[in-house]
Amino acid sequence: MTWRAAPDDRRRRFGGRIAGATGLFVLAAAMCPQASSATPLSYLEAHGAKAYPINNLLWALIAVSVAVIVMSIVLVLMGTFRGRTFPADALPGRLEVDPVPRGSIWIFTGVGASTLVLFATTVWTVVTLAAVSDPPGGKADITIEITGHQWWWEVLYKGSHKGTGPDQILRTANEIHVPVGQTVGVELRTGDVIHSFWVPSLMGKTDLIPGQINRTWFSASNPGIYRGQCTEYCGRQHAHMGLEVIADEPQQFAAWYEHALQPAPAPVSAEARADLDAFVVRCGACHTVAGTQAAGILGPDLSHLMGRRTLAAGTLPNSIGYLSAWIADPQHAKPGALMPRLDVDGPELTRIRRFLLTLQ
Ligand code: HEC
Ligand SMILES: [Cu+2]
Repeated sequence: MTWRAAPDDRRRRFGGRIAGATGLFVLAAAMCPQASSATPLSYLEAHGAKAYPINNLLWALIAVSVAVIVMSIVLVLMGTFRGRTFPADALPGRLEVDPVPRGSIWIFTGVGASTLVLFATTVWTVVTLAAVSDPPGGKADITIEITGHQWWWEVLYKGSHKGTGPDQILRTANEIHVPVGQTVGVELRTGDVIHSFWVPSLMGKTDLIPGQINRTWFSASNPGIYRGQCTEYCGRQHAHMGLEVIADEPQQFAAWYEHALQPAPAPVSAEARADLDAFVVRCGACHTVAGTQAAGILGPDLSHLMGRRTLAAGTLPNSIGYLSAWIADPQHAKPGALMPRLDVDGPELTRIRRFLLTLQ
């Protein structure tokens, strides 16, 4: 009957399409490691001494998982298509049990093989964790303290190549410049709830726990921008708690550091003075700008805001348009963020923005 052939046919074509789509997906996934700008949070590629051993383990575990799935599928298909025929009179009643335990060998082999593989991967995992727990040589080249806040990252450099005196201590937010090839020790604290610090191409995750300091480290082997993210749910804007590690050549990093230590330029005109005053009055209770009376600590340090690539922990690009929108209504871009809508009017917004634009 023809009405039967049609659905069968369609099913076959549908099956072909699924196979095609799966093939494309696998191909796309295989190409992902190269497309790092399209997948900024990629843990499939490694760019530092801490990331390499973790990455090797990851790929090995992926290979084992894929092998197990392929083997299971092959065995199920073999069982399905080899089939077994029974004499018609044995059905539908009872079947005679085969006295020779030919099936058991499969069970012993399967359990034995998975136990061995699980044991091997456990040992490898423990060895990897031990290998990356301390920086090479046991000591980091520079140390930074990172404090998690709902929903941004405070970054404190505890010194530079010039020493650890108070004049070398640097505070910034959400963007972590580091010198390529040097190990960066990280001390993690939190100002409120539990967060987790993760820069997938450079290191694994480490939690930020109230009342204690957790230590970790990383290094970047290539110059570039590495995206990071809070990975412990910490409230409404958890997904908008991103960060960037920017790995510069050492002399470039030194120049950045030197510049970042400079206070804001003193106002040179009456207009600039008024701009600064507007900022201090409206924003200074929560934000610090070095060299001014603005010394608040509830929000990110804005001393060199214009040097940053993003606003509000990786949520918006740092352009004049987004900056104006953020000042006018931070709750629009990041509902629930701890910077309230301040109802700054047009002329005041212009003054404050003009001041912020001087913070190179
Ligand atoms: C009640 C405290 C408070 C006040 C007042 C306040 N802010 Fe904020 N501000 C914050 C907090 C908290 C954040 C971090 C928000 C986030 O990313 O979740 C922030 C973030 C920002 C950022 C983004 C900084 C970055 O590194 O990404 C800018 C820019 C900013 N504020 C500008 C201003 C300006 C300009 C004013 C005055 C008109 C102002 N703020 C007033 C608390 C405040
Ligand atoms: Cu979080």
